Amino acid sequence: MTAIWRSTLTLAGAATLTLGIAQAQTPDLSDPPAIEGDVVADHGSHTIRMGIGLAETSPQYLSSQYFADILEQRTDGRITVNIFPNSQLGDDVQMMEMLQTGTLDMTYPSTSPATTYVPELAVFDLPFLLPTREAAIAVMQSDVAQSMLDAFDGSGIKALTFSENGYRQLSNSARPVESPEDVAGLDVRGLTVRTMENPVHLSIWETLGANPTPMAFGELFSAMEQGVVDGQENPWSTILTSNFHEVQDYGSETRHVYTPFILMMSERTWERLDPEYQELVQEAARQSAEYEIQLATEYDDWSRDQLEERGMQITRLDDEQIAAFQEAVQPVYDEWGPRIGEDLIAEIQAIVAETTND
Ligand code: TK8
Repeated sequence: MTAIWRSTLTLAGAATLTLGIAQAQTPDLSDPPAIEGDVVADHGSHTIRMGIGLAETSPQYLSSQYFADILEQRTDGRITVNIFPNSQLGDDVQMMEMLQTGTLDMTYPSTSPATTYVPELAVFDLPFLLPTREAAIAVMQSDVAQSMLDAFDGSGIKALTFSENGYRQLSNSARPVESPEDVAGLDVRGLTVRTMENPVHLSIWETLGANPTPMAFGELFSAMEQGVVDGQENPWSTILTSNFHEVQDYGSETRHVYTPFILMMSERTWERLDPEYQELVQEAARQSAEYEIQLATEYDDWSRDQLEERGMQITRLDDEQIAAFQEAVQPVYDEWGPRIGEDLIAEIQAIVAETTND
C-alpha cells in the first residue's frame, strides 16, 4: 500500500472509527501536502519506533503519519516509522528518557516537561505570553527558539522542530469558571487542577488559588474519572480527542498558555543515519510540523464547538475577564522572570510585538 493511500486510509479510518462510536471526531481537515522530491540514495534500511501521547484522531498523530509517509516514500520504503499513540509506551518524561537510553527512537512531548533538559523552554510556560497563533508561530520559527532546540545536543536527544500543542483551556467537573475567584472558590475549596510536570505551571495554579497536582498525561483520564482531580488544562482538540468531556462538565476558554510540541529523535538513532537520511529526516520534520500547525488550527474552535454539542458547558471569556486572569497571574512573572531570564523574555516579547504591530 503506497504511503499516501495509507495516510488517507488512516484519516478515513480515524473518521470512520469515531463516526461509528459517536459523531466524527475530526473536522473537515486539509489533506497533507503532496510529497515531493526524489527518492534518496540507498543508505540502508531503518525501522523507527515513535511513541506519542495523544490519540489517533489528534493533529499530533495525523502529522506524525505524514512524517512517516514522507520518509517511506522518499526512501522507497527503506525508512519506516511505526507510531504508538495514546501514551501506550509511556508519558512525555518517560519517553524522553527512553530516547536517551536508545530504547525508543522518536517521541513528541510538550515543551513543558522538557524544561529539565533545556530550562529556557520555560519561557513558553509563562501565562498569556503569546497572544496570537501568529505570534506563537513567529517565536517557534525564531533564531532564539532554534537555539533552544540546539541546546538538546549532547543530552541523548536530537530536537528536530517545534509544532503546536496549542492554547490551553481549563476544564473541570465542579463548577463553571469565569474568574480567578471561581478557581480559588470563595466559600468552597479551590479546584484541584492537574498540571504538567513543570514548576511554572504549578506556580500559575497556586497563584490562582487552586490545588495543582502534577501528573503524567496518561494517568489523567482515570484521575478525573475517580475524582482525584477536579480538572485539567489542555487545548480543546486534546480534550475532545482524549474524550475528557466524558468526565468533565465545564470548560473555560482561558487560553492561558500556548504550549508547543517538540519532535524529537534519539541521538543514537540520529547518529546511525547517513547524512543524506539525516537531511531528509530534518526536512520531513519541518514539513510535518507545518502540516501539524495547519491541523491544530482547523481543530481548535471546531473542537470547542463539538465539546459544547456533547454537553460540556463552555464559558467563553470576554477581554475584561481575560484581563482579570492576566492580572491575577502577574506574580508568576515576578517569581519566574529572573529565573527564566528577563533578557530572554524581552527577546520573545519583541518578536511578539513585531507580529502584532504588522
Ligand atoms: C501529550 C502531552 C499533552 C500535554 C499534557 O504527550 O501533558 O497535558 O499538553 O499534550 O504533551
